[in-house]
Amino acid sequence: MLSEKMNEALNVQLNKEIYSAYLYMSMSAYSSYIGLDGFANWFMIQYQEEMTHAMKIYDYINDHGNQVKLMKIPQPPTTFDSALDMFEKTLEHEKFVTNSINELVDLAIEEKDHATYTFLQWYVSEQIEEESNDNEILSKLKLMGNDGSGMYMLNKELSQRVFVPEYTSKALSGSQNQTDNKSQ
Ligand code: OFO
Repeated sequence: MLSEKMNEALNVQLNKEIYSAYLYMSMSAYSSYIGLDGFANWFMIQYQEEMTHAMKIYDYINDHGNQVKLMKIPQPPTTFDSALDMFEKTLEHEKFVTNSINELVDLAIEEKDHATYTFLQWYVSEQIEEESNDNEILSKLKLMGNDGSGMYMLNKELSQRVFVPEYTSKALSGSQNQTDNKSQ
């Protein structure tokens, strides 16, 4: 069992991951609307990745016999000034998530919760990768400025991104039911 405080904190993080998914889905929708299909693809894959981050926490809470409590998801912004604006907001949001993960790690240390500390290391590494990816795209956007051909090339590059799941949720794959059936 997780402590009540840790369970609460993980549920809050689960909500943040779902908000992240929602935010990137909104950016994907806006990219499609302004004709940047490559950007739309990149953000939609980011949406899928965020949902796996959320489901990983969902499974972890379940596995400990604690309760997953879903919360209200805030509305994300629906319009953006430009592709640059979207990536500036993406990086800003990821920095916020990194801080949030670091606070969870601090809590795990404080509570001597070694299992959760180990579990969170995956998120610590993931955040380094996410911020680095965002910084890379942001640098390209800043470098190209108003150069239309640069934007054309970057849009093409981002259209190549594919979703490679790093985690498959037990709850989604049905293996949770198989375990439940076995115990009946
Ligand atoms: Fe973007 O890494 Fe989860 O939130």
